[in-house]
Amino acid sequence: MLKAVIFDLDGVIVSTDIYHYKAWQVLAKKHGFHFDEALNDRLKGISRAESLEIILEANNATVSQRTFKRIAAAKNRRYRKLLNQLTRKDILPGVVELLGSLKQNGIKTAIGSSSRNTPKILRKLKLEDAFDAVVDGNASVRSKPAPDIFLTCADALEVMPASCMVIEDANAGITAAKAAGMTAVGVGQKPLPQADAMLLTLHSINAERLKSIYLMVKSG
Ligand code: B16
Ligand code: MG
Repeated sequence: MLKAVIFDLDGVIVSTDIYHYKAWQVLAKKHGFHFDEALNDRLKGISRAESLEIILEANNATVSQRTFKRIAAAKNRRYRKLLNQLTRKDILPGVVELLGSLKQNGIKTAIGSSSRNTPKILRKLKLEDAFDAVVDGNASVRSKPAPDIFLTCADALEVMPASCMVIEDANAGITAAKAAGMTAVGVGQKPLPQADAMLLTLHSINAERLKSIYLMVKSG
């Protein structure tokens, strides 16, 4: 039985990916690194430090530990400045209605995000009290694609991983959900080949629909 739905944050609840892109772009330009949308796509769901490692590797570049920390911190400052413009209107279509429907059906909810800025984003969206649990990049666990963030959500919600569904927009998150033994539903237009099911958006999606997807996946 479906007992909990774990939502990724960036790309599922709100689209701050464009802010990540803009912030990395400025830093890449400053340091003479090549950076484009395809490279940015590889950073989705991946932690800040691992994102910078990917950018450096793609550019065949190495930097000192001090410079690495400086670049990551400068990127985060830019990103956080961009986050200041977020309002409740930025919550993606269908999210608030879906949360209400899950609550009515007694299905628990959580956020499982790689972002260390999750508390700020939820505050800006006025969603800080909307979930039964929040596990993010500040937790001392391995980041996606490791299953740790989602397993910590299941622990906090006191449900078995097999009774959880994860909604994700990125390959790293789908891999993490599958590794956690959870049903992985991809959302968005980009194909996520490992996902158990795909939804274009969360608009008009309710608890009944998620329950039927869960049953369909479980029955193979
Ligand atoms: P921060 P998610 C992820 O959020 C983003 O998709 C990813 O692009 C970002 O690098 C990561 O958070 C870390 O974010 O720099 O704010 O700690 O999709 O897991 O909600
Ligand atoms: Mg995401």
